[in-house]
Amino acid sequence: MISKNYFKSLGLAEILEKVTASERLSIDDGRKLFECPDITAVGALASMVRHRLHSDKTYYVLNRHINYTNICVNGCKFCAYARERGEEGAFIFTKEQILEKLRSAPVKPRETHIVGGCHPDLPLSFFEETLTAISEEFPEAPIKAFTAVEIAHFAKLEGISTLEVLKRLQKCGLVMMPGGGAEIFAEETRNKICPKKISAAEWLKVHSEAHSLGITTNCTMLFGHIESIDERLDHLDRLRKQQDASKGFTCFIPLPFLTENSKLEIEDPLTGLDELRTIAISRLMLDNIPHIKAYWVMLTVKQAQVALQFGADDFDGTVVEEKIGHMAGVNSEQALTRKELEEMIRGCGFTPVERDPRFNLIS
Ligand code: V47
Ligand code: SF4
Repeated sequence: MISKNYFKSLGLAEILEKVTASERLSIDDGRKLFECPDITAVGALASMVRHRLHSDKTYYVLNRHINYTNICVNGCKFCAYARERGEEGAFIFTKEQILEKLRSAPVKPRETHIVGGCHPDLPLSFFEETLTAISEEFPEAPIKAFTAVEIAHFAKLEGISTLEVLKRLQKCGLVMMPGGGAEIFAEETRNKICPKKISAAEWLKVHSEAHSLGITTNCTMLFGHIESIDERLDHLDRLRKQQDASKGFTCFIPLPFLTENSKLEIEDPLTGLDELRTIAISRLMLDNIPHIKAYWVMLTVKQAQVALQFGADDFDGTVVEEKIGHMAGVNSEQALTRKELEEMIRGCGFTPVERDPRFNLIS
């Protein structure tokens, strides 16, 4: 237990008071937390919030990730996953192959997680048929699918609005959207790392439309590339303002940038401590988003375990097959079993709790 006087000596007395009173932290407070020389004090503050919200629970899900294609028209500079059509390593799955992946999952999935590149001509009807078939065959594995970037891409290809795309996919079983594609909202940096991607305002608009339809969503931030600390704080602030307005974000996933196979040149790669500090500050700034995910795929399992002491309360899940992080060189497993997930969570002093994609608990 860190004493009040110690927080005072670090210049964090006022922040401690706000955290204790569940008051919103300002961007200046966030900056102080990034500058604080003692990262364990930042972690202790985040842990206070994490325990207030979730006590010692850590959530996980039996899920199956499916990356249906890596063919993408956007060509984001940081991305090691995407390929052009016809390029070596380019792939695309059929509806039947996607269903087969769910059928052959090592445990019966309780979440279907589907994301892919922005393919130049896969029609919306392909996704409607695929989602309908999944919903019929796997009703107990609700579908979390398509980033806001993919939704906007489908809308452009079909010449319809993003709201219309969401309504059509919802009819086929879409209940939740993952948080990818947010990257970093700050316009100048966004234009450098992913100039063809939808803007921050468009990304937020698609999420607010999903929320208005009752489709809950996650949100992310890609950090540790060329963004500044102020841009990280601006990103978190835009997310919490959107949440004040539309209230449908369930979980925030801080994604540390993996540098391998990327065309983006990085001067100062992230340290493990930078990752933990950013996770803790996310927990503290995002006072209106219930969950923070320690995504073991990008963090590695051991760092995800440490993140549970730095404000994170969710461990994602079994995953089974992941391509985005692994093509960017991450040295983590492809899959975890329920037993491994539970042991890892218990091993850090937390109680594992199984959930579905919308964080409904599974007893
Ligand atoms: O949008 C791409 C990121 C995201 C790299 O909502 C990279 O539950 C690090 O959003 N280094 C996709 N990150 C993954 C994602 C996600 C994953 C798990 C769960 C959920 C959820 C969402 O991955 C992309 C991009 O921001 N990404 N390349 C890279 N080299
Ligand atoms: Fe395409 Fe997504 Fe990679 Fe960008 S990050 S190139 S949108 S797959």
